[in-house]
Amino acid sequence: MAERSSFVVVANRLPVDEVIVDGERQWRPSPGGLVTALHPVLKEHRGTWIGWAGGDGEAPDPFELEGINIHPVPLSAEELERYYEGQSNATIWPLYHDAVETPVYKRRWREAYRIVNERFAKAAAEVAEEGATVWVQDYQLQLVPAMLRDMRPDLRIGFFLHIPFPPIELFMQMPFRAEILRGLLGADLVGFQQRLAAQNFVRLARHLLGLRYVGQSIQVDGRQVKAGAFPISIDTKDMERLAADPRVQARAKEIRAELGDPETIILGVDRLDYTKGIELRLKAFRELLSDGKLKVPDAVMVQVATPSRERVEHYQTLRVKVEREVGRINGEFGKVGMPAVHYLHQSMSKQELAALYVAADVMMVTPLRDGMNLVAKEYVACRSDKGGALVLSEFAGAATELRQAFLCNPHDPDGVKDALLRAVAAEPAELKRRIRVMQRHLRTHDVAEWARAFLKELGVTDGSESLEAKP
Ligand code: GDG
Repeated sequence: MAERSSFVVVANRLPVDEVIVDGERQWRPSPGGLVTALHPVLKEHRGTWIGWAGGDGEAPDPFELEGINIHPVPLSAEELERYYEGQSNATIWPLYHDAVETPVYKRRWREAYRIVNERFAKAAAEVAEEGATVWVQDYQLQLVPAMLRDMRPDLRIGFFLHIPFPPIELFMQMPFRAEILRGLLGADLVGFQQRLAAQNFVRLARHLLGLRYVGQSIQVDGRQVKAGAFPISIDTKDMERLAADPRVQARAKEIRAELGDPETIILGVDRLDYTKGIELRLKAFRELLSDGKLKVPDAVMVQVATPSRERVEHYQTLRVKVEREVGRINGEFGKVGMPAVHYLHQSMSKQELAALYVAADVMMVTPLRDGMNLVAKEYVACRSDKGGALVLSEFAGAATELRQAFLCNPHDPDGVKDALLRAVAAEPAELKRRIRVMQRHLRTHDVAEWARAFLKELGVTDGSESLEAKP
């Protein structure tokens, strides 16, 4: 029987990685913004995190790690394919991102999604104490709040969606749309990255289920469901500390030298995902080289594309397209030993990523649609007060906060080229001014503040408790 908790987080993935030490399986915490933000609350309440540990088949037994109860939920190989790669990543992900790729609808994926959501809900019902708080995360688990409320009406349930929530016209495509909406409405508070997303949700509840919005809440079966915007952020202090580390600074210099000490290093860092606008960014760079407005080796681009969802077809097609474009640019504009684009389809350490941020003169974040985009915030936090330019898509949630970025419409190639050129040409004093304003914002709006605001609205804390990120 698993230990019971008064605070439970339910997320698709557990915040742990498996490592084999001397032939034995061990777990170590996987670094990530969410776990950093939630660690203090989880620790204070001897909280439990429910999620999938990776791999298929039987789940490991629950265990404790750094004061948190870890409660693994199993997924079979078939469920991974249907619930995770299928319904989550080939149906919901594209639909919620403005259908920039065509969503695929399959009955058997929906069925698996239901079954897996029920398994997560049952696990939460088992470990939550009487009157506990359960915080469900993200698009893979949208049915969990209602399922859990049915099983345990005594619980306080929060839900946070990390990705955009689409307008009614798009959401209405989804075959089991009412079930998803009812699933989310099982929560007491549904949090989104953006105000517009929260508005989409409230409107949808009226349109699809005829639910009224009174006194800032949706009225559902005599209950009140709040919806609001809670823009997520990074552990700003930690990122600043990392960027200031002498080893990271030295590595940044080394990277510049390895790239041939160009005048301008343009950087992209993304999961290899079609929502991130990697192709359009490469195309903008190619056209500027072709127009003679940028020249190799004065300007070079580094694109880190972390492998992601490699078994999903959309992602396989994207990889081919991106790699073809990189090949084309290097073929046309590279020289021996001097490629125009340095393309890295690999995962890097956080230190190496920070060194790249420190080394880059221009950071390009050009998603077609993105809930927030933490890369943009990380770049800003890493710059100390050196300046550096952020080219940022208006379609990233981060654009609402980072107004001093060079904002662009990623659907307009000329607009992207123009923003990139303005960023390259900007005076150092202007860049410093822009970066400083954004850094100030991130110091007060970090990930701990995000968690504090959400939990305060949910009524868990009064907002005064320290949710400082652990050192
Ligand atoms: C979803 C939403 C929302 C990337 N490559 C490596 C690596 N990363 C890290 C980055 C950053 C994170 O992964 C990516 O976060 P993003 O926010 O950019 O994007 P998604 O993965 O799509 O996240 C998004 C987010 O949820 C949070 O709510 O902002 O809108 O789509 O932290 O640094 N980290 C390491 N090696 C890599 O190669 N260590």
